[in-house]
Amino acid sequence: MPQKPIVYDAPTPEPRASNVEAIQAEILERLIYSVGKDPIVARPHDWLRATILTVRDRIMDRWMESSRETWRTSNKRVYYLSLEFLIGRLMRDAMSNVGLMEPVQEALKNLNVDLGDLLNLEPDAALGNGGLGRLAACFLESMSSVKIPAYGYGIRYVHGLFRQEMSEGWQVELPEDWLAHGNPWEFERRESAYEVGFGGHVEPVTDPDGAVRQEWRPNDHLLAVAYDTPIVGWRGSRVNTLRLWSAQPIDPILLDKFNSGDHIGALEESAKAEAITRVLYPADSTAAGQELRLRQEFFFSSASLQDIVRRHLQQYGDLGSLPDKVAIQLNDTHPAISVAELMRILVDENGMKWAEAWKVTKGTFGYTNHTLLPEALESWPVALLERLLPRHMQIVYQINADVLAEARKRPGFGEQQIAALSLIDEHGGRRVRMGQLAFVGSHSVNGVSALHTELMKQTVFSDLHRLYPERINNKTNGITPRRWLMQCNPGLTRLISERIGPEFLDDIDKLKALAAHAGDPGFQQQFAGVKLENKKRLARLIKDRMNISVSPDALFDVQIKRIHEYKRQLLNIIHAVALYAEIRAHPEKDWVPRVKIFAGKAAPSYWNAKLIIKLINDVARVINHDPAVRGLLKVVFLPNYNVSLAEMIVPAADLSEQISTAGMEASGTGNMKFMANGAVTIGTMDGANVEMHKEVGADNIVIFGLTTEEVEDKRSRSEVPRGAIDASPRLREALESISSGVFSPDDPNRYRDLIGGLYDHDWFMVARDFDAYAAAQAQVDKLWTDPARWNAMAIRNTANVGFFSSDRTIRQYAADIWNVPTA
Ligand code: T68
Repeated sequence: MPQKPIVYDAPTPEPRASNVEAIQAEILERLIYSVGKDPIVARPHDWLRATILTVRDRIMDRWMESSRETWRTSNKRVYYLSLEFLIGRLMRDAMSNVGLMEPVQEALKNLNVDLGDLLNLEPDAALGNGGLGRLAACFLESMSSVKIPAYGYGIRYVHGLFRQEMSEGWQVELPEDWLAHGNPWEFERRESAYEVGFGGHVEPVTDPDGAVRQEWRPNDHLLAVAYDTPIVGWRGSRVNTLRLWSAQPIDPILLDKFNSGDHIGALEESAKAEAITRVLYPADSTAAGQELRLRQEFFFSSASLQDIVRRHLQQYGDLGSLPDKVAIQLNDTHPAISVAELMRILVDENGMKWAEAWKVTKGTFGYTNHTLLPEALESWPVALLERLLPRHMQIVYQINADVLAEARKRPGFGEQQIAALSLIDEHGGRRVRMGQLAFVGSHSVNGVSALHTELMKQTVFSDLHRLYPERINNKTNGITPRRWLMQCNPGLTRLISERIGPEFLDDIDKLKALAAHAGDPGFQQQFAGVKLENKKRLARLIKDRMNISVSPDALFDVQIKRIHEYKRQLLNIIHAVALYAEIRAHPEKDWVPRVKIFAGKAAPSYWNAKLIIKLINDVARVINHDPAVRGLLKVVFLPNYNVSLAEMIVPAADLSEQISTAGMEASGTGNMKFMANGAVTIGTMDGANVEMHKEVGADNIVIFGLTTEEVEDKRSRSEVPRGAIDASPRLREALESISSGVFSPDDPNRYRDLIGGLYDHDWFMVARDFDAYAAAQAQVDKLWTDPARWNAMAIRNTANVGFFSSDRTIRQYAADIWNVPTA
C-alpha cells in the first residue's frame, strides 16, 4: 500500500502576472527583499539574480502542476541518469520558452538595465565535457517540450569543465567556478538526502522466516543532498526537474577530535566526502579509471535509485510494477553500476527473488552507447570493486554466471565467444566491463546514429548481439531547435517566420516549406543578409578577444569541438598550411578569402591534442602576419570554447567542418547545429553525417574521404601511408614545413613526432584523406564563388534539419524504449 497518500486537491499556485509593470515591480521587490540590495547601489550581478528569481517565479506554478499531474494520473516517469549535463546558460532559454523575452527586456529597460548585459553575465554551467553532456541537456529540454514526466539525475560539481586560457599558444587549464555568485535557479532539498555507503563487508543474515539474505555493511557513509533546477519546455508546456546530487559528510565536524586539539583532523571526513562532487573529470573519449571517478559513479547512481524507489513505493507500494511505471536511461556506462545497485535494493533490501528482480531490472533500464573507441570503454579492476563495493561485486559475479550459462546452452558459443561476452575481462588483471554490465542489465541498448549502431553490432557487442539480437536499436541524436536556432539566431528565426509563417516554431518539420524558396533571389539575399549580420557580430568578438581583424565577407570555415586526433583538426590545419603555400606561390590567382576558425578544449593529459592547439596557434601567427597573404587567409583559435561561445559562432558559420576518420565519430551533434543555421557541411561519411547527406541531398553537402570499410581495410593490412604522402607534393611540402620548424622557429623540433606519426602509421588517416579533403575544399571555393548556388544550398540545409530535432529523437526513445506517450 502507498505509504503516504498525496493530497491533490489543495489549491494550485496562481500564475504570476507577466505584463511589463508586474515584472518590473517584482524585479525591484526581489532586488530589495531577496538579494538585499538598494537599487541605487545594485551591481549587475544583483540585477541578474533579481531577474532570474522573477523569471523563476513564473515557472513555479507550471512546475508544481506538472508534478501533481504525474501523481494524479499515475503516468510512467522517465529518469535520465547522466554524469554530465552541459546546460550552459538557462535564463534566455527559460524566458524564451515561456514567452517572457519582451516583457522582461522592457521592464529592465525601464529600470535602466540592459537585458543583453545580464544575459552575458550568467555563468555558463559546464557540468559536462562535450557532445554526451550537451545531448543530455538537449534531451531534458525536449522531454519537457513533448510533455514526458521526466527527471535528469546527475552531479552538482562545484567546479565544471576547466576554463581554457592560452599561454603563448599552449592550453592552460584553470579552475571553473560557476557557483561563485550563487545559483539562483536551484533549490536545495535538505529533506531529500540519502545515505550512500562505501567499503565494509557483506554478511549473511537469517530472517525470522528462515530465509538467508546478504546484507552489505559499508564502513564509510556520506550524504547525497539534492539540488533541483526547473527545466521548462517550449511554450511552458511542462516543467521537469534536473536533480543534481551534492556529497556531504554525515557529521560536518568530528567534535571530539576538534576538542582534543586536532583541528584539521576534525574536518578530514568532511573534506573527504565533499571531494566526491567537487570536480568534473575533464577527459572525454578516455575512461578516467581512478577510484574517485568510481566513487562519483556509485554515489550518484545510488542516490538516484534510492530516490526513484522511494517515490515509486510512495505512490504504488510495490516494486514489481517498477518497469510499468519507471524507465531509467543510462547515459553511457558511467551510471552502469546502477544495474547491480538496483538488484541489491530489490533482493537484499526488499526481499525480492533473484529471478524476478532480474526481470524488473532489465525491464527498467535502457542503455545508450556513445563511443566505440577502445580507450573509452570503461572497466574497473575486480580488486577495486571488491574493496569499494563488495556486495555489488558479488552481484556482478552472479549476473555473469547466469548470462554465461544462458550462452553455453546456445549453439555457436564456444569458449572464445563466452570470453568475449563475459562481464569479466580476464586479460592482464581481472576487470569488470561496464558496457557488458549495462548491456545485459537493460532491455534496450542503443547507438546514436545509424552507422554507429551498425558498428556496435559488428564490433564491441557482436557476441552479445548474437545472444540478444533484439536488444540493439538506433536512436539518431538530435538538438533542440529552441536553443540552437530560435534563441541563438533570432534574425534567421524572424526571416523564416516572415516567409513561411510561424508554424515551424511548434513543428520543426514545417521548415521543409523553406526549400521551395531556396532558388528565390530575393529570399537568398535576405538569408545571406542575416548570415552577414551574424558574421559581423562574430568578427567583432574575434577583434575584441584576439585582436585579429577578419572580413565578414570572407568564407567563415569553422571547426569547433573537443580536440581529438580522430576529429582531425590536424587535417584542417595542414590544409591551411598547404593553402598558405599556394597563395604565396600564386598571388595572382583569384583566391576565395577564408577565415579558418577553431575552438575546443583538449583533455589536460592528452599531449597530442594540446600540441595540435599549439600548432594551430603557431600557424595562425605566421599566416595572419604575412603581408604576402593579403588577408586572403586567416586562422583564428578562440579560447575557452563552451556552450555560450558556440551560440555565437554557429549562426555565423558558412562552412561546417565534420571531418572525423570514418567509423570513429559516433554521431556528432555540432553538425546538426550548423545545418540548422544554414551552413554547408564539408564532411566524411561518419556518424550522423551519413543521415545528413540523405536528408539534405548529395548536392547540398560536400562529402569526401575514405569510408569506414576502407579505413578498416587499410588498418587491417597495416598499409604504410608513405604512398599517399609521396603521391601528393602539396601534402609533402606542408608536412615538411611543419616538421622542419617553419611555424615553430623557437623550437624547430616541436612537431617532428606529431608529423612523424603520419609517416609511421597514420592511424587517423590524415595523410591518406588529405588529397580528397583538399579537392573537396576546392569544390567549396567553387561553390562559394557562385552566391546563388551557395545560398540555395545553405537554405536547403536549414529547410531539411527537422529530422535532427531532439524532439524527434525523444519521441523515438519514448515509443520504442520507454513506452510512454508524447505530445
Ligand atoms: C560523444 N561522446 C560522441 N563523450 O563522441 C559524439 N566520454 O559522436 C556524440 O555525438 C555524442 O557523444 C552524443 O552522443 C562524448 O561526448 C564524452 O563526453 C565522455 C565523457 C566521459 C567519458 C567518456
